[in-house]
Amino acid sequence: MDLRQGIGLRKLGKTADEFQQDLLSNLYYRRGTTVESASARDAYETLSLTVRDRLAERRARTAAAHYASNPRWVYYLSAEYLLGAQLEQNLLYSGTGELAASAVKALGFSLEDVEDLDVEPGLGNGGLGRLAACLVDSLATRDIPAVGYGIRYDLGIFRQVITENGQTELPDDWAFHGNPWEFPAPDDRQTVGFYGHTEPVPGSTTRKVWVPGEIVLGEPSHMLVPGYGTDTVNIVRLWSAKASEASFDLSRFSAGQYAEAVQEAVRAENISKVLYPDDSTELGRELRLKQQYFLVSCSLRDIVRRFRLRNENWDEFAEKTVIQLNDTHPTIAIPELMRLLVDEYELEWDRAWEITRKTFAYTCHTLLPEALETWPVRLIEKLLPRHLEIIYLINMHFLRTVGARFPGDQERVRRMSIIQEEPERRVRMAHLAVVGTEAVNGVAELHSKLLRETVLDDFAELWPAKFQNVTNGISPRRFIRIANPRLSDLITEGLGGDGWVRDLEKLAGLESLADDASFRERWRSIKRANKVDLAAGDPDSLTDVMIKRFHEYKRQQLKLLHVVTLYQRIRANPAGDWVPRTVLFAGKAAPAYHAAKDLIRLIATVAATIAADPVVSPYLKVVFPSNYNVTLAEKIIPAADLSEQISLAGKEASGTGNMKLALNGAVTIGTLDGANIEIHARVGDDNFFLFGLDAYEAAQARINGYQPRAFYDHDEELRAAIDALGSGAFGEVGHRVASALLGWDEYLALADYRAYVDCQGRVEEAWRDHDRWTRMSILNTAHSGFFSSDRTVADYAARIWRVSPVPVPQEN
Ligand code: 73E
Repeated sequence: MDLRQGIGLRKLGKTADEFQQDLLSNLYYRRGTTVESASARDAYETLSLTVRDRLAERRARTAAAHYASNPRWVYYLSAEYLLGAQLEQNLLYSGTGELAASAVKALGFSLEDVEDLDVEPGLGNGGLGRLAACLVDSLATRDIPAVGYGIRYDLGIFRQVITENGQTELPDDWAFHGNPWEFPAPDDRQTVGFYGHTEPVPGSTTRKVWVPGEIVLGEPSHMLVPGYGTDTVNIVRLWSAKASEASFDLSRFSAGQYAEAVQEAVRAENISKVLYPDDSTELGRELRLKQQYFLVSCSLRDIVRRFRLRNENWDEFAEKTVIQLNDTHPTIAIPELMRLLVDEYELEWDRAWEITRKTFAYTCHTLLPEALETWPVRLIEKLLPRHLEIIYLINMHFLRTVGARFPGDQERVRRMSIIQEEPERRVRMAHLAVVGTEAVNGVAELHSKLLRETVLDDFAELWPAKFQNVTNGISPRRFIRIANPRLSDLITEGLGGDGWVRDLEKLAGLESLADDASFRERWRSIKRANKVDLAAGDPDSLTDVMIKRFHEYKRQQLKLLHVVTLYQRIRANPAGDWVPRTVLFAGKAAPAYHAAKDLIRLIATVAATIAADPVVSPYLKVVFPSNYNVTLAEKIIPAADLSEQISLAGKEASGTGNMKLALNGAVTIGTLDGANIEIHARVGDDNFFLFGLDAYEAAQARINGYQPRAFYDHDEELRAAIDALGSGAFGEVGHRVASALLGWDEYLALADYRAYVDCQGRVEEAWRDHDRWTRMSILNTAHSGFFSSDRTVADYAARIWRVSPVPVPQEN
């Protein structure tokens, strides 16, 4: 019997009674407890298993369909995934929400009690990690055979606690209670080498043998990634580092040297111990490079294993495989695939290079020079000696191409080389990623254009066709359907169906409803109800949110200057007709990024000062909830009226929070940066508050010798705000922030201050007119269809991956 034909052996219940039965059987047989003694955690674990079973059955059918069609696969390599909480998503995707509510109720719990126990795996820092999660969601939704590969960090992004002293970081042991959503697969364990040396292979000029000095095991587990409205269930496969058995030193243990006995094992397992809490700046740490190679080595071996299950001819590899590199973090995959093909499978260099180059594609997520990864040659030589040799060879061939195309242009060769020579020799990972791939893309139109015109201009000149734009997107399931059920229901009613959840461009149908007074009234009352739930401040106040990682280029400092200005205006004229505002900041700063942490602390201090001021506090409140993550974002976004997207133009590659907020009817105040430009183009000038320098003006201002003090001298309100911060009233930290702004102001906050504050005045004017504001809000949602990650995935599929859907037959 062909087992693949017989999936669905055990029929999973579809009625409430059957679901209840399945839940009970999991409670008894898998959880090993009883109805009488079931705790909320028992209910949570058991419900999760019951829901997971339904997805696992779809997973089995997906695998059978994929196996039968031997398709071209997308492999997404990412150092980060911010998947968000799983239970609510999986209830929605398996259509079991109501069954689940009644089943847990019979156990004596509410669905909310149980959902509160569902911990999100915080395996990422910010936008880049959440993008990976949205893309795998949409890959499954679009029926594209795909696997996401990542690292199963024991400790995810730190847990942040905000006090008046700013941010403190606590470890995030996210799987402390276990994780019911993952399947360990120890049989697919891989062996990863580090250090050691290389030896020549007699009779071969290209092949080498690498003799590693350390061996670590990579053990995978996978989480199910269901598509919405389809039967496809893909997986994300996450690797954990395990010490080999040999690394435990029994003789030392017997001699009482307990720490020494496990030291090697501890070192091995440290590789997947912790996520680097680092966004946009690189820590040059050996352990981080080890993590990158660990991810790459395990994943490539798994990809090759899967290819060889169905194929024999290496010439088919690039036909059947596309590997997308999520930024440069997994770029060591390029020399690693060369090593596998040349050293282990004995292919000729040129043939191996042809296959490698055709297999990979690279997404760049930044323009900040400090975020472009480079690794010291010495470090790669020590950790991955064979890879360095291969990188040198790749570079030699590449520089020959450059030399042939631009004879005598030594300066160009120096600029483009994969190896940077000064001040120390380093490997430029972005150059390696461009040279070793078929396609390179930026993540929003402006970003892709600036990549071509600035950081990667030489490469774009050499290979213009390689460079593309794929504007980022977000999952409409998580960021409106799940996060904002009230608004989703109203939209479904307004559009006469819920097809928009899979086809977000359908939201355009809301446009005509913006003129319907009773629809507007309901829209408005939903926003209010969401604010009541969030309980951040007066639900009738303008809820003004800035939620994102703390970084100077994002300019939380500019928002703070605005807050201080409002504070001073109200104090000066307490009887004025002020628009009540709740300003909500949320976000984490990298623990070593002192300027960003200073800002958090200063905001917390200003918030406390305002709260203690009886004159100002009726009109202005500043709140800073701790530990911004996907779960908290899902609560804040539906309640937002105003979305702050005020990065210095030319610095934010795309942004995705901007899309989530617009989709939920927040109106944006923003600069011409990243995807703001594309939001502005779609919602139109009337429904977007645009201000500030554009990317070219900002670059020009720096070149022309920008003087922040000139803005301070000529703007009385700005001067008053900075003086207040610097006065000592907000402590030493206020002084530091004020002098950084006056002294250098790297991101031109003072240059954009007046335009920003005046634009906020126009925001208030619009807010006072309820009908006008609500219309703007509806039109923002109506024109957000383009920002679905389903569209992003369709773009990648058509233009970069060249893959087609493989539908999964329905259960019969
Ligand atoms: O603009 C965002 C973008 O929306 C960008 O800053 C972010 O990626 C998002 C998704 O495309 C990003 N993160 C990183 N670089 N760009 C990064 C860099 C180093 C470590 C971790 C993350």
